[in-house]
Amino acid sequence: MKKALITGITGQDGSYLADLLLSKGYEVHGIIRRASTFNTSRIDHLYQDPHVNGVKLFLHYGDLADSVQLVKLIYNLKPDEIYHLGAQSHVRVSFDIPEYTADVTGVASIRILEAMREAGVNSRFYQASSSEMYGKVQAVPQTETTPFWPRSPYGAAKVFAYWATVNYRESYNMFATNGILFNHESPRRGETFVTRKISRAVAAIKLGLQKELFLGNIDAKRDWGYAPEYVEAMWLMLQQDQPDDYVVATGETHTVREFLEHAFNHVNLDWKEFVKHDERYERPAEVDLLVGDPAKAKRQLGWEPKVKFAELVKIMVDADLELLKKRA
Ligand code: NDP
Ligand code: GDR
Repeated sequence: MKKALITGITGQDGSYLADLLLSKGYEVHGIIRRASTFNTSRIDHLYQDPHVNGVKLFLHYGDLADSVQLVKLIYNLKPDEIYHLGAQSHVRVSFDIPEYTADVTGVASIRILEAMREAGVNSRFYQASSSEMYGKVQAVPQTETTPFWPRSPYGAAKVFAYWATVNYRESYNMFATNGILFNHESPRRGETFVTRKISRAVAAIKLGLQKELFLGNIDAKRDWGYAPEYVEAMWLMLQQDQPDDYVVATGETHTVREFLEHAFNHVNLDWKEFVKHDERYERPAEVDLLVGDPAKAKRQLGWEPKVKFAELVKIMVDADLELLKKRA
């Protein structure tokens, strides 16, 4: 039985990856942060009573800022695969807490890679790299060889972690892989990212629970895919003979405005009647256009996106309508 360690298991991707690995028979270990309120809602459906035999999911307290615990966990568990998904992952927030973001989103990758060396374990390592590294894009579409030009503390931290991963691979012959994932969304997406903010608002407005939606720049273009498919790509990357770096994207780009149109149309409403501008949601520097070329992932991993933009919007709006109806 293979053993995996996931940082960020309580997040959108960590929870889908835990679903996937458990379904493949893995023993899954996740690092969670101590919080004063419960923060495991995305993985509660996977919870198993630790007092019974055959448990496959184990949660450990830890923090990406705490090297000692990372070394201890990696030494004690000796995982076959480490999926490093934990991060301060909000781009706008990274302008408010840049130093913290640099530490947790950037330096933490070095902490884990060093922990693997210190502990003398030979795990395969996945780094959650991001299309935000392309920032002010130098080519369209973006590929594995497009130069980076990050436009936020978050993007800069991810570039650091990307190169640390490449460097450890080259220096120490480690199986260290970057997945350069473009935006991917789902009903489990954090509520402050734009797609989920819109799908929740559409559901609430449709049910008469909300009147307005405040947004920042709605002209930005993103390549939005479906998160459960993207965690499959992560797993595939760690099953290859050699470590490498891969773009994971749909190859389509759409504006936030188009997301609004599709989401409101789906419930027969006109977005222009409800959406207002609030400059607080704008960023000091914006990433205007992202669109990835997933050809290498298709060629080498056999991975292809199935859920495209219009279906994704429907999945998210329908899920939020269900959620609100259940709560009501
Ligand atoms: P989320 O924000 O949903 O999840 C982030 C996870 O990191 C949460 O489990 C969070 O814990 C954990 N975390 C944050 N800070 C710390 C810390 N100091 N110590 C330990 N754990 C911490 O992100 P996603 O699931 O969407 O993304 C997963 C990864 O992929 C991230 O690294 C993100 O930057 C990257 N990425 C995401 C993309 C996307 O479109 N979703 C695209 C490209 C890259 P808690 O629940 O307690 O907050
Ligand atoms: P992004 O996602 O910054 O691409 O990072 P986000 O959904 O936050 O923003 C997408 C675009 O929408 C514009 N926007 C708004 N964004 C938010 N959050 N709130 C608003 O009110 C709003 N109005 C307009 C933004 O300016 C932006 O152009 C996500 C994260 O998951 C990262 O961790 C990941 O690395 C990248 O995707 C790929």
